[in-house]
Amino acid sequence: MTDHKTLLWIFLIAAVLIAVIFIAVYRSSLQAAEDSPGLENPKRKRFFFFALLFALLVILLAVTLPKSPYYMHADETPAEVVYVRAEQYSFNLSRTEELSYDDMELPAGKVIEFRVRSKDVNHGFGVYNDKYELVTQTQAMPGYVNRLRWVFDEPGTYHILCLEYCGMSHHIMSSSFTVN
Ligand SMILES: [Cu+2]
Repeated sequence: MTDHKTLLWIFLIAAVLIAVIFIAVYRSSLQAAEDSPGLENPKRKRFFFFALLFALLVILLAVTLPKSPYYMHADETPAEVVYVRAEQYSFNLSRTEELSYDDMELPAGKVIEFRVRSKDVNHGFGVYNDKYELVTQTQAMPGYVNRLRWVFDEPGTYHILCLEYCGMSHHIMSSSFTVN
């Protein structure tokens, strides 16, 4: 996906930039005298560098935190609620809290709420599209119900794979549902 490549490039360029800035600051602070004025003073330079870094981090957090999936569709009423029970080594998807062995079909373009729990150990509930690209995910934990709200824009078959190593047969732990 192009989006992923763009993000990877942004990350790589940012990482190189940060490395270059660190090296430049380190090298210049070695040469400067301790009592030199203004930004020639390595202590002052270091202070401004970390102050700038801190401000950048605060801005980044302020921009990205509201986009966190935990707040997604929080004010909306879900069109469908799907109860997910993970256990070694399967997922069960049901419209009630009881187990169900019917095929799960969900509507596209509507808010779906998954209530994910585990019968035994920690599992990962990873939802992938038909190209096996991760779409959304949450943890399946014993003793907790994790709610995951998502809108599937694309109709098709979605796969569920366990995202946390949970035992010998972790790799066979999968399921699927249809969106139309
Ligand atoms: Cu697993």
